[in-house]
Amino acid sequence: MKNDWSSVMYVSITMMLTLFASCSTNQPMDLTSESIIPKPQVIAPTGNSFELTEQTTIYYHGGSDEMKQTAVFLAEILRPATAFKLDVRLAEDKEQSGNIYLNLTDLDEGQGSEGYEIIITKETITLNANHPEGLFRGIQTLRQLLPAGIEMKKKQAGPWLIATGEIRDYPEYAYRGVMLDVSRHFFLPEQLKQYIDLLALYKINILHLHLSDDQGWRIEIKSWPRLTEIGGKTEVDGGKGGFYTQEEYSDIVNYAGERYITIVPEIDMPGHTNAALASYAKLNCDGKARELYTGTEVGFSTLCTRDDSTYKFVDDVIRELAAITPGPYIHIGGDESHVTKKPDYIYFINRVQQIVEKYGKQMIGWEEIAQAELLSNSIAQHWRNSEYPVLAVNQGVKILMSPANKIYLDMKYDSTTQPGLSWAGFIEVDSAYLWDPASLVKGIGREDIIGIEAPLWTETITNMEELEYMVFPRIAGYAEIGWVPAENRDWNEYRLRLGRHGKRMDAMGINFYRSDLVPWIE
Ligand code: TNX
Repeated sequence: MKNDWSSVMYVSITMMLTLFASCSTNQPMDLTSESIIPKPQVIAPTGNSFELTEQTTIYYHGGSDEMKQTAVFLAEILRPATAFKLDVRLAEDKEQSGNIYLNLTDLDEGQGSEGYEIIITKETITLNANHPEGLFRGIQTLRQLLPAGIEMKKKQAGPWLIATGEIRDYPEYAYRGVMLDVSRHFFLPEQLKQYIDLLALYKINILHLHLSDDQGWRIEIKSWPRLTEIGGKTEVDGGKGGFYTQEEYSDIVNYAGERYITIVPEIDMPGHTNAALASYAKLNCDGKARELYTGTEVGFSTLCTRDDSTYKFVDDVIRELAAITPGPYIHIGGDESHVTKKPDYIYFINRVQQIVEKYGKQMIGWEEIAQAELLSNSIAQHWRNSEYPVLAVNQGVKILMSPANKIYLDMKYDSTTQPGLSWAGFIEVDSAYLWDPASLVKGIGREDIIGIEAPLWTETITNMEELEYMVFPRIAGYAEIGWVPAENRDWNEYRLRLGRHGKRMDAMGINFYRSDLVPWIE
């Protein structure tokens, strides 16, 4: 665009031409009035529209399987609601009208592997990124440029118009995660996949699974089979529990990976270990197996930290877990070990950190691990106390931000919310959005923070309906905090965008909390 006046002229002339061209379904549309969450960094509208039709072909450049997979993913997303069987093809040199093009190009520095740009004209849509991951993130934006009906599972009436213009986008934080506690209540592989599909739309890139706790051990460890045979059979309030075989787990990891979501497995130690202590007597200092536990108290269990055989156990568990973990991280818990003496706790974390390193992984632990001597690539997850993260930063360690009073998905919205807890306070949709990770804890700045994570502890959450109610719509705000720099976020603007996004959550069949603070558009 040369100057403002010529762009106004250009837009108005294009609009007029479009209005007169009655044979075309292109219509004047404004890209800036679309409700995209998280909000893209740069949006430049050109005032017209592209129509997705049965004839649209999705072309990908470069013959890699990953590129093809990305293109197929897009075709499949668009299929149920449009009933179009869009062709997916390797691109020829010349672009042709009506099509979508996916390219790998050299975008500006700073766009990284998740950055992307979308160029939409009346004739074509072009997505550019440095990496297929960026194309995948861009596809999530493209989905949100189509009418909400695109998310319906049955055929909807068109036309399928997309506003023209350009979008350039990349994330603020590299780590944008959620955590699900599958120990207090077990969730089936199919349910995890359903959740992963919902998370992908918001460009979430990490799913941390809390795989063990006092109430249940959820991952098969072949060298210690009783962990799941005994420790896997309980959950809070006496349900039947369950666990993932290593095969099922790998299938979940792959499913997430196809959506560019990394699974971070957590084995919580040395506290929160009653399920393991009930499965193997020798893990207890007194050599006596504990009773299985289905209550919700915390802080009463501990591994026997000064016994060498404990480290044989930890080594086997981490070795087997690392072998089925393509991602860089293993989470070792480390929270609320109230019955472990402090020197024993420190000794334990130091030894476990060495084991994680030996198997080629980076250790993440809840903030209490900052009391130990951390390697500089270990990560401390802040949740409650502000001294621990400062201790960690002083050791050169990066912080993952999960402040309970802002981002715990198990906290009620208000006093009437069912289910949920409230020990960290109520978290309404505005409070969930109105904070900046980089200015929350004194002594911790932007450069110390790897990203944010929203945990859902499941003492009171028993099924997908309850999960969705606690997660949505707060997760949309967390996704935005992770993706968009603080200076580009504004609650008053966001609540309107979220209000328009409600239709899309409805179309996706999500059971979300309709906060009174948001003007939902039906
Ligand atoms: C504290 S947060 C815990 C969990 C509970 C949660 C309930 C953290 C590291 N530990 O064991 O499930 O509160 O909100």
